[in-house]
Amino acid sequence: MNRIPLERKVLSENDRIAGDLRRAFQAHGILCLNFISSPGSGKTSLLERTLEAFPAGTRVALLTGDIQTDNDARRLARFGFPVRQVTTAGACHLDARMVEQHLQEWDLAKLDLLLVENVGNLVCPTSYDLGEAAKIVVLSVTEGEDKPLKYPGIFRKSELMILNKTDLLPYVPFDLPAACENARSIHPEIEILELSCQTGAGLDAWMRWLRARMEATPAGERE
Ligand SMILES: Nc1nc2c(ncn2[C@@H]2O[C@H](COP(=O)(O)OP(=O)(O)O)[C@@H](O)[C@H]2O)c(=O)[nH]1
Ligand SMILES: [Mg+2]
Repeated sequence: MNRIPLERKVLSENDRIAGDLRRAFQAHGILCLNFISSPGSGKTSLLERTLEAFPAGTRVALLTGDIQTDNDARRLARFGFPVRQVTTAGACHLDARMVEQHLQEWDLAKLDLLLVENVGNLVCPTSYDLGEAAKIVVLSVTEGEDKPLKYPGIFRKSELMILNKTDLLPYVPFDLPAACENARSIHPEIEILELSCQTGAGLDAWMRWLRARMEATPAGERE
């Protein structure tokens, strides 16, 4: 089999499992969000700040993907919510089967929110549906305002773009209006939130977005 039909077969098998996951999330009233960015844009930092803001007892769990280490899972586990590391052993993205396997030990009826940190990469994770309700792309101001144009796939598929590290704007030649314009030229309806995980600026707006998205998720069979 040559490469293209094989890739198509892999993706259609992935879509089948992602469909099962999506139905399971809907049945249990779980909001699943898939965070995608280049390495170092601040996915784990954003998740740390998010967990910090949640009251104890919030029914949230996290999966965090990495090629090699469990560093991110250790960072996230400090907040007391369930976290599992998905180590991909070289793969540059999470796929639906990995998510399915890592969810097996959790009772979905006890969750309202599942946050998935994908492997740091703006290309490969774009093609793999994980059954999420939305993809969120994190772009940091040190990466350049042209990235939505260079990696259009992920900006087209993301419901929200988080523009992180705004505390560094005085020190880098990043054209913020151009970055937003570039993202909207690819995906006119994309929502954009500017924030800094370092100073906390913009985190309130992010938490409001997240709570509104959770409240809009139909309840399903919750315990
Ligand atoms: N100045 C600044 N640094 C940040 C911010 N968010 C994350 N970082 C730093 O960026 C680096 C990568 O962050 P991390 O959350 O590990 O990124 P990930 O690879 O996308 O998960 C770390 O050294 C963070 O402390 C921010 O808003 N401002
Ligand atoms: Mg990380």
